[in-house]
Amino acid sequence: MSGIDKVREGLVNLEIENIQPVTREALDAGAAPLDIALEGLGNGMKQVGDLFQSGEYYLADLVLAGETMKEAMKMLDPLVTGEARAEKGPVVLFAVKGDIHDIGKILVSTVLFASGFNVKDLGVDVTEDQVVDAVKGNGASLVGMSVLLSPMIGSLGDVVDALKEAGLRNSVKIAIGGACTSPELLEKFGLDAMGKDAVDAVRIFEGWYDQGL
Ligand code: B1M
Repeated sequence: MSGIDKVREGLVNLEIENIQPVTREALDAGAAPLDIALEGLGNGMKQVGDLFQSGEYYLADLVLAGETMKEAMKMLDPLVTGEARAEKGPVVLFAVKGDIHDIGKILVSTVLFASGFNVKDLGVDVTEDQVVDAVKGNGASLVGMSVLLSPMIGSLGDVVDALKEAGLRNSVKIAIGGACTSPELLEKFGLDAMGKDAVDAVRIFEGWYDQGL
């Protein structure tokens, strides 16, 4: 089994005590930190989601999976982002109002940062007013919203409305992503792009950066 597979398995088995040692083992065996994060941890969380859906894992297991992932990221994050210069952006990134899922957003943030973006991560359960303040305060023209809960999809529209009201909508590009997003939401809320994963998010923001944003 490869080092990355061992990390994935450690996460799926919720081995919080052992996740840093197996992550170290994978690094020592030559695995790239970003590959461990995306293939090991990202895919591991997806497997955990499937186990929850099939009734094998409970909510407490999901919480532990999130903590286990964050333990591994403590080691990987400085390695992934260490050389990065944060020259592009800023990108205002957050999970929408009512949504506290942050694993995917953390991966997006890490990969954007590693690609040279200055990421202003506002965290989770972020209100439209906080977004407007962050866009204004940072002079940002790039915004990324993460949403995993279907009942919170309306929060996307609240952000768009608040940006319009503040006279900022025409000066920002907005990307969305997360398990419950679909291309139909772009038209519904007047959004600009949807990313299916962290690498896709980078592709979108790089494209806008290349256009001078
Ligand atoms: Co929750 N949860 N959860 N949960 N949880 C889901 C999302 C769910 C699909 C599980 C299920 O029922 N099958 C379901 C939502 C159903 C729906 O509405 N469609 C659900 C539910 C219902 C809930 C609660 C309501 C449960 C309850 O309390 N009864 C509750 C809600 C809390 C709240 O937010 N208010 C809840 C709570 C939790 C935990 C706290 C226990 C935990 C979160 C821990 C944490 O994040 N720190 C949790 C988890 C772990 C999940 C699942 C199992 C896994 C999510 C995850 O981390 N995936 C999830 C099931 C699933 O998604 N299949 C589920 C791995 C991650 C790498 O992928 O987040 O999709 P993802 O991110 C990807 C891409 O989507 C994309 O890139 C990322 C990296 O590749 N991406 C972007 C994400 N954001 C992007 C932004 C971009 C671009 C790409 O541009 C800006």
